[in-house]
Amino acid sequence: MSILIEISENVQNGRMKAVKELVNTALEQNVPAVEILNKGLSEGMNLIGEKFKTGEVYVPEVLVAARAMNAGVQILKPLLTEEGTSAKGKVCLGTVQGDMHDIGKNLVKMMMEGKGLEVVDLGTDVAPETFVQTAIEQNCQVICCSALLTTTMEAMAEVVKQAEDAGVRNKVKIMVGGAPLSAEYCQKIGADCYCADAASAADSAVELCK
Ligand code: B1M
Repeated sequence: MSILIEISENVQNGRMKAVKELVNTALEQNVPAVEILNKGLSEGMNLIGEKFKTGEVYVPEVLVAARAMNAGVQILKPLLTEEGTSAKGKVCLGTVQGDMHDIGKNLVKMMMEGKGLEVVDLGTDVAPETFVQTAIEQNCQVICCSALLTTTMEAMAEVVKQAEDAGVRNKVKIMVGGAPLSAEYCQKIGADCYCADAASAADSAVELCK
């Protein structure tokens, strides 16, 4: 069995210790860190998501899978980040109001920091005004909003509106992402940029900060 499949399976089973060991073994075998992340750890999380959807597993299983995935991500973190780079810009990032999902948001943060951006992490369940006030008070060039629920992604339109109302819409870019988002939705609400994954979010944020 490929080591990436083994990592994925152990993430799904929530076996944190095995995931850590397998990630270290994969690195010893010179498997690129980004491949371990995408084809092993994230793949495992996606598959558990499918099982969650069909009712094969419940919230506790999803949480132990997330914990196992994060343990693997922590090992990869130094390899996915560019050490010693000076700040290329400043962004604030959070999961929108009503939404507690933070695994993807944390990956976006890690990749952005890896590209040398300073990231103000607002956490989860972030009110639209908090995004806007933070951008104003901390001079962030980009507001980054993550959402995993179709019901909460609508809060992103409110972030755009509140930035307009505060008179800062021409000074701050707004990036949106998360599984239910799309380029069409981004355009519809008047945000500036949609990214499908953490790596492209980091690249785009660097561009938007220029
Ligand atoms: Co939830 N959940 N969940 N959940 N959960 C989903 C999202 C769901 C699709 C599952 C399903 O039914 N198949 C479904 C949403 C359905 C919908 O809205 N259409 C769902 C639901 C319904 C719920 C609850 C309502 C369940 C309930 O209680 N009945 C509840 C809501 C709680 C709340 O938020 N208010 C809930 C709870 C939970 C847990 C707490 C158990 C747990 C969250 C743990 C945590 O985050 N700390 C959880 C999880 C883990 C999931 C699934 C299984 C996995 C999500 C995940 O972490 N994926 C998910 C099913 C699925 O997605 N397959 C599901 C891995 C992660 C790396 O991917 O977050 O997509 P993702 O991030 C990617 C990209 O999207 C992108 O980059 C990342 C990496 O490349 N990205 C950005 C993300 N943010 C970005 C921002 C950007 C750019 C890119 O720019 C700013």
